[in-house]
Order: sequence, then structure tokens, then C-alpha cells
Amino acid sequence: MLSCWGRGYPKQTPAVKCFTAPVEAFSVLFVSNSRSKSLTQAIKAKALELGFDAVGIAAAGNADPDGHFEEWLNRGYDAGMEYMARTKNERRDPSLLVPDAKTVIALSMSYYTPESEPVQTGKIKISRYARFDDYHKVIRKKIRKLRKHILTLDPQAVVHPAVDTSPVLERHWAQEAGIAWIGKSTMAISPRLGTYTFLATLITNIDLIVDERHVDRCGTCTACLDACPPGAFVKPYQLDANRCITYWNVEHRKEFTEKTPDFNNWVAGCDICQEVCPWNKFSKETNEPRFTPKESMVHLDLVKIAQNKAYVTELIQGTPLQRTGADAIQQSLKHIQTEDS
Ligand code: B12
Ligand code: SF4
Ligand code: SF4
Repeated sequence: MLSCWGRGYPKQTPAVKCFTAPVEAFSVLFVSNSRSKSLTQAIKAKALELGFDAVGIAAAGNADPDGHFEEWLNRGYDAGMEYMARTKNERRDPSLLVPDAKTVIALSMSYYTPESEPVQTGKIKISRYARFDDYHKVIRKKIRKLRKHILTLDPQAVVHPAVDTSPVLERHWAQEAGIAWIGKSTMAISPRLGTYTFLATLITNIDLIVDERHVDRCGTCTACLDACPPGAFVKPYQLDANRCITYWNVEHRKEFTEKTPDFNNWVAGCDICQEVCPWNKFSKETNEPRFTPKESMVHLDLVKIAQNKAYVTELIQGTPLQRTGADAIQQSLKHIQTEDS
């Protein structure tokens, strides 16, 4: 079989065709395979040219084959993020987003900068991913350009680009496409980029050459599980958002309750499970100038944040925290200051 089509032939093609098809069909398949190969190469080259640090391709199919996502929802680990359950069918099945979906192009982009090393131990912090221009905007532009490029290569193609907010299980596709594995922290980890990466995907109805699934390289390490202050990991690879600091200080926009954990000085987001991950010694500095941390997001003016809502609104303008809002940021700071007293 391998000698017939080569290692990367799309997984969903029935293997039997190779041996039973008549000569004409054989040549059609051969042409179609070499077309898939050149399309794949062209798409990957364009993705790298657009500034992505990794690109891989997976065969589209059930995104939750082991039922982990279903279990996560059933146990209520989605906390107040009701959109996760509402869109569960689409997250599990990419063909609900692109009819006859064949492949998923998975992408990642580093946002690591050496300046983002912890400079404020014991001080109030904003998570690294939120210290600069909103990645949704930056990456959305790039995936739209990649989609356009695919349409010039194949005008019949249907392509659904997604970053974060679309109902796509992005980490699953990153692992299937071989660009990362899902670690015990649930972070997608690349051995040459670490965890400080954003993910994106394009679901398509075109046949491309698929990559090997990434193997798990966490080994016996448990650093993230041991370090998480509120104990948000129920078990390795499973996070209960009800206990995660990031859920409470980024996603939860209502008043805090008795279940709200201590924030351990994180006013927005939390990087603890990434700071302890040994794979981050392989982090690669971002190539994206719009991912340069804003000085005012690294060295926080706590008096102004606490007392001046207009200042907070200005501070988070254009960053991922704009969606969280100034009221929520001020509420989080107050929560931290009460922890300290
Ligand atoms: C909801 C959400 C959250 C929630 C819940 C996080 C979670 N782990 O589920 C909250 C608000 C807590 C959150 C926090 C953060 N998030 Co978030 N989040 C998402 C979102 C929108 C959906 C994630 C999701 O589907 N969760 C459901 C769970 C079940 O799926 P999963 O996390 O992929 O987990 C897989 C495995 O854990 C496995 N699994 C589950 N249970 C079990 C059990 C066993 C035994 C096994 C073997 C496997 C297994 O199966 C799951 C499905 O494949 C994605 C964007 C997207 N569309 O995918 C971004 C995303 C995951 N977030 C992202 C980021 C950057 C963060 C933060 C780092 C931000 C910060 N610094 O504060 C933290 C990290 C916290 C953490 N350790 O996950 C990035 C992650 C990039 C990366 N390299 O992994 C994403 C991909 C956004 C993006 N486009 O870049 N997030
Ligand atoms: S982001 Fe913070 S609170 Fe959430 S799982 Fe990671 S270490 Fe725990
Ligand atoms: S800290 Fe260790 S266990 Fe956790 S994700 Fe990183 S390598 Fe895996």
C-alpha cells in the first residue's frame, strides 16, 4: 500500500482502490494524488510566508473520538461558558461547518517574547497573551489571506477559517495535524515552540496530504498539575473551568461568588501552568511586531486601575481584554486586594 501511494495519502481514501481500479481510474487517482501534493505544499508555504510558525494537516472527522469533550460538558466543567454546550455538535463534527469536509489545516503562532519573563514576582500581573494587540484580529487577517490563496489554487474549494471563537476544537486538530500535543495542562505544546502559542484552523472540502498525529511528550512530568493554585486539574488532561483563575478573571463577567478562587495576583488570565512547563525552554521569540507587550500592561499602575475606569478602558483598548471589560478588571483587582488584606 505504501509503495503504491506514499505515506501521506489522505486517510479517508479507500485503500482498496489502489488494487482494484482499472488503468484509467489508476491514472486519474495518480493525477489527483500529485495535485493534492502540490496543493498541500503551496498551502503550507503560504502559511509560513504569512507568519505562522507551524502548519499541519489532519483528515476531517469526529473531533471527539474518545468522548473527552462530551465528558467535560456532562460534568459541567464548562462553568458559565454556555456557548460550549450550545455549539457542541459543530465542535465535534467539522462537516457541520463545511459540508463534505475532507481536511483541517491547523496553524500555530508563537507570541513569546523574552520581555515576557516574569518580572513581577509577587506583584499583580496580566497574562502574557493579553499584553498586546488582540490576537483574534491579527490572526483573522492572516487566515483570511490564506483562505483567499487556497481559492486561487482551487476556485471550487469551500474553506472555513477559524480562530478561537468559532466552534472548533482547535487543540484536537493541532494534535491530529502533528503540530503539537495536548499536554496534561491541556495546553497544546510544540517541541520547538513551547506553549506560548495561539492556534487557528481552516476546515476545507479539498483533499490534502495529511500529517502524522503528534505523540504525547509529557512523560512523567506533573509540574503543571502540582503548580495550579486552585487545583483546577481534576486529573491529567482535564481542566475544570469552575476552578480556573482565567475563567473567573476573563470569562466570568458577573459578580464573584463564594466559589471564586484566590487569583494569586493575576488580574487577567493566568500563566502559572505554562510558566512551570519545561517545554517552554524551547519557546521561540515571536516574529509578529503586533505581539510586542505594551509597557503599561507589563508594569501596571495599580492606583489608576483601581480608581479610574476611563484609564482601564483606554489600557485594554484593542487587546483581548477589551471583551472582558473595565468593570470586570476592576472587580478582579479588588478581589486580589481583599485576598491580601
Ligand atoms: C473555553 C476555552 C478556555 C476555558 C477552558 C480551557 C480548557 N482547558 O478547556 C478557559 C477560560 C479556562 C481558558 C483558559 C485559557 N486559555 Co483558552 N480557550 C478556550 C476555547 C475557546 C475552547 C477550549 C475547549 O474546547 N475546551 C474543552 C476541552 C475539553 O477541550 P481542550 O481544552 O481542547 O482539551 C482537550 C484535552 O484536554 C482532551 N481531554 C479532555 N479530557 C481528557 C481526559 C483524558 C484522560 C485525556 C487523555 C484527554 C482529555 O480532550 C480535549 C479535546 O480535544 C479555545 C479555543 C478553541 N476554539 O478551541 C481557547 C484556547 C484553548 N485557549 C487558549 C489560551 C491561550 C488560554 C490560556 C493560556 C489563557 C491565559 N493565559 O490565561 C488559558 C489556559 C488554561 C488551560 N490550562 O487550558 C489557546 C490555547 C493555545 C495552546 N497553545 O494550547 C486557545 C486554543 C485559543 C487560541 N485560538 O489560541 N480557555
Ligand atoms: S490558568 Fe492558572 S488557574 Fe487555570 S489551570 Fe492554569 S495554573 Fe490553574
Ligand atoms: S508541565 Fe509537564 S505535565 Fe504539564 S504540560 Fe508541561 S510537560 Fe506536560
